[in-house]
Amino acid sequence: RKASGNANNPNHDLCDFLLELADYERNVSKNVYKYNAYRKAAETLNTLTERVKSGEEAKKLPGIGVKIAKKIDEFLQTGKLQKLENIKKDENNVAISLLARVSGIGPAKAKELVDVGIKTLEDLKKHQDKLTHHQKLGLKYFDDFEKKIPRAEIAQIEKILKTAIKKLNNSYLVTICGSYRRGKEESGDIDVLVTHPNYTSKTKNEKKKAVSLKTIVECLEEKQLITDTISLGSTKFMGVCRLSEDKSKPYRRLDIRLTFYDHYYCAVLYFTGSDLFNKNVRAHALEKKYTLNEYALKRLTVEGCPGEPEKITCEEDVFKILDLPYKDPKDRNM
Ligand code: DCP
Ligand code: MG
Ligand code: MN
Repeated sequence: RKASGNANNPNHDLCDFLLELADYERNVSKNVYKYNAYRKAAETLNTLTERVKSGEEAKKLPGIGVKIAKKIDEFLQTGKLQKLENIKKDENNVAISLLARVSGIGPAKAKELVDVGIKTLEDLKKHQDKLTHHQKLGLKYFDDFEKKIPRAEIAQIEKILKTAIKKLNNSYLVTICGSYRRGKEESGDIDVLVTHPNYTSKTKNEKKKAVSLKTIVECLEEKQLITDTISLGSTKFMGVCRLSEDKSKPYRRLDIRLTFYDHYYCAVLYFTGSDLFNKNVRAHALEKKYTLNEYALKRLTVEGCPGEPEKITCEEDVFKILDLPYKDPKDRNM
């Protein structure tokens, strides 16, 4: 089960129960606020090198308040959490959590399925007519998609990707973002960003056609790296890949986004994350009267309307304009 993703983390059991609570809040209670709070606490514990001794001690850490500290104490003293035990007594809760782990099935769909009596992966296999193409692939690759991707494997995939794409056109820029760029030893999926200097928000349509995500995807299919397509639009590919030289390797989730050159570094910043880090930067931007998204950084007028995009030629530009000290990707894990 995908959890803290760091087996030698001295607090991995604490991280696991916090992430289980987070899952429950997202999938069953639909409380995004609590979901984020549990995730932040787990992320904090995930970065420690020492075992937490008590809730009191944990409370001094960022993102851990009285309530979570109490739960940590209960877990340290009893080895379990009554709240979690109670949640698990309801088999529908367990079923919703399970189905929501299938790629493409969200909490609402999971509940819908459980309401009509579909509660296991076996049930799902028998009712594939109720699933979208994405959800069918999620079910097919359920076990593989739960496995974390070791850094070394992403590095291999990166090499193949970059070589293939640059062969199409040497001016393509390719960055693998997500947790990989933040230096994590393991990732849940592979997030690729691609741009080309001739592909900007100002480029005329005829010229844009020379740069094509479809061509990139077809090329990677030919190289037998991409094995399935979940969806393919003009700027976003969602799919599945596997290192072809080793058929024992799991299938992996791969996302590729084609972005305009002038949006590239805002996109790199956004897709590098973490999502909690992004939230903090966006909140800081608003305080500085700017609005930041995956496309652009814009100054807000007195009326609060976004103005023209700032010229961004690297990630550092964003930090500079927002008066933030530059943070290396490896320091953006929360
Ligand atoms: N992102 C975000 N807010 C979201 C979802 C994503 O800001 N709600 C951004 C930050 C993420 C990046 O997109 O780091 C990639 O999303 P992933 O879900 O792939 O997350 P990670 O790559 O960080 O982690 P994982 O190893 O689980 O893939
Ligand atoms: Mg990712
Ligand atoms: Mn992703």
